[in-house]
Amino acid sequence: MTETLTIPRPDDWHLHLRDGAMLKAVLPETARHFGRAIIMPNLVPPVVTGDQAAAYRERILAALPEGMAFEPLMTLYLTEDTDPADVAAAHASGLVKAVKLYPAGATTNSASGVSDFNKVRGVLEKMAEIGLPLCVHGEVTDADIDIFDREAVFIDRVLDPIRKSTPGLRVVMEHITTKNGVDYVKSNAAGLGATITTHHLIINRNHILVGGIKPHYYCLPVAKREEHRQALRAAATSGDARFFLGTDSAPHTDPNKESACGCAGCFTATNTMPLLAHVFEEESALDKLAGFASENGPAFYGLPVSDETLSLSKSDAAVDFPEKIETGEGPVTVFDPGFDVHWHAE
Ligand code: OTD
Ligand code: ZN
Ligand code: ZN
Repeated sequence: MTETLTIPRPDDWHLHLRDGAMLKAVLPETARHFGRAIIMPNLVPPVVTGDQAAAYRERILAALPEGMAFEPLMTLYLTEDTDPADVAAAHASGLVKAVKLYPAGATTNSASGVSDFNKVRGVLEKMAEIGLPLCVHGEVTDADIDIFDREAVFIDRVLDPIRKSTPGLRVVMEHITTKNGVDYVKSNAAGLGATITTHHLIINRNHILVGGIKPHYYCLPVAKREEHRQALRAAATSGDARFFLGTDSAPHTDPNKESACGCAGCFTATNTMPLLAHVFEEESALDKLAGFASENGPAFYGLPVSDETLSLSKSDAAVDFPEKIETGEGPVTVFDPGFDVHWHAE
């Protein structure tokens, strides 16, 4: 028996595509199912200026296989030296859809991020004025704050003060991992949204640590306790338009993950849509999947919902996904949910 669900073609509101050989290998994994994605700017060196974003966009389009359609939505990496006028020009030309705030040192390639938030005040005020959203990696980096508490502390110490001092600034809390993040979004009225990853709907911290360390489940922000995963599932499947999909699919080669100091990131581009269908079915919320993956994100960003569709079908037999994809830089392991998946996307 086959069950089918058709939704508007989804978008990924938080994606890492990298560059060079890795870009070429991972881009088709996203473009197969997704129409657009917000492209993270944490390259080495980061994408800081409008010119750099335009050049990166060209490299992405050049890496797209013949016959595939995909629209990269570019972002700028906010530094303490970012020029408000450059940001405004990149937005006015239609090139840039968001600016990304990384607290310095919070995650992969975030060394050029912000340490002194007073130094970016001018940029944030300009963004509020022109309606350009700020995407936020919401974790403090203080050595004395436990890694499992860094998101909750960031909300109180950094995010709430920034939002109060910059009225009108539209903010996306990226990849929320806690009930605190869910509650903060819900307690605020306008101009605040949050992305949720596929993997944070599936794993909690036990998956990383019980029965041996699982480097392919290690990402930042690190997965939290089960009660937080449950809060994320409730938010994603609630139909509340402030929550939308951002996979944070972040490829690293196996040698870089399976190491004494393994890189953070889960690579979920390949199987995200089938996994989401599985999760939403478990939550008796298949009717909410279109909102989460295809409608709420465009609404936040002021873009049209796709007029194309994606069909998901469920079969009795479990579906086989590739365990790894090959890239010019080495193999990248595809996220393994740890259960059989019966959904297939086309
Ligand atoms: N988290 N890995 C990466 C980025 C994200 O915080 C993030 O956005 C990465 O590898 O770029 C990760 O675990
Ligand atoms: Zn992040
Ligand atoms: Zn990310």
